Amino acid sequence: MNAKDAVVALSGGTGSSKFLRGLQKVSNFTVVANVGDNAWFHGLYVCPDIDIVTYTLAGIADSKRGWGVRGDTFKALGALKRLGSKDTWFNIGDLDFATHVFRTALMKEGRSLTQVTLTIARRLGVGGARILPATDAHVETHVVTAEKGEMHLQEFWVKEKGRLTPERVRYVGARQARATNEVATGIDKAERIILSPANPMTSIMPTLSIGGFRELFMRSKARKVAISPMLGERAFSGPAAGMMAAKKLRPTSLSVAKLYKGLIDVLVIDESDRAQAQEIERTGASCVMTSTLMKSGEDEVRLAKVAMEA
Ligand code: FO1
Repeated sequence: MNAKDAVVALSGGTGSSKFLRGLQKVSNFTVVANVGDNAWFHGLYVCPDIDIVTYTLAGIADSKRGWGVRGDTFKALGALKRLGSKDTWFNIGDLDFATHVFRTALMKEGRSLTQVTLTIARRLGVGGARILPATDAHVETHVVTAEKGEMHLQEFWVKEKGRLTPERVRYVGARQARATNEVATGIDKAERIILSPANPMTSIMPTLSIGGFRELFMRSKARKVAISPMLGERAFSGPAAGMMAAKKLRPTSLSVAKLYKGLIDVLVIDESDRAQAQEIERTGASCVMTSTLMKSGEDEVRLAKVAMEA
């Protein structure tokens, strides 16, 4: 197995975590997790992408739902509803609450998000992977909608059920934020950097928008491989299609190649999108075709192997 710092994977949430579960069987690695969907609920710091990756790699995620802990109950949320809390549209389970209480308490004692994330992963039994938040600063992905103006991504996706028309995506606080030393060293030392199959607009771009991150990424001599989350004109999961439309991009692998232009050496796309390969290669990245759908554990491992060999 490789050392954890030889392979670095940039991640988002649901799609990424399935891919990373496959990668866990193939290699050790470091995850640079998106922090743009972090938010405060009930006075607690909630980090959905860090948590889904942690729960998945610890083997306790509710993979069917794509977030939270398997078998969780929602009694605390019910109690908060009875008390009249306004934030109960975001369904935090009881076991999940424990993570947020623990994280927030340690951060209030002065521990960084990086330190707390490493502690939680260790205590939950994550093996073979080091999970790092992209930055210790607070960055928020906001969606500007035609109907209701600007809001946090969680409000757009969960409260409004992704039904509003996104006009623009903003990464609030990203420019002033800096990658942590752990992330900077990780990117610098990596032999291979993988952009997980994640929504480019809400999972990868928030990280690439962090002050100095793009330069850090470009400077790294690692081989850079991205896996497209698109299949035809749909995304595996989440709001990718609508978000890309907001950028006047059709939700295709070709658009993903355009968004990552100059950043990646290889784009892995689904074989059903073979017709886009030539145009993708014109953006400067070579194209590898395989089945990118992850319906089983074998699919996850197979895709991980392709990303390691591309
Ligand atoms: N997604 C939902 O669609 N509905 C929810 O109620 C919800 C609650 C939730 C609680 C904790 C958590 O870590 C994630 C949660 N998610 C929920 C997922 C989350 O909104 C997004 O899918 C990710 O942020 C995107 O990566």
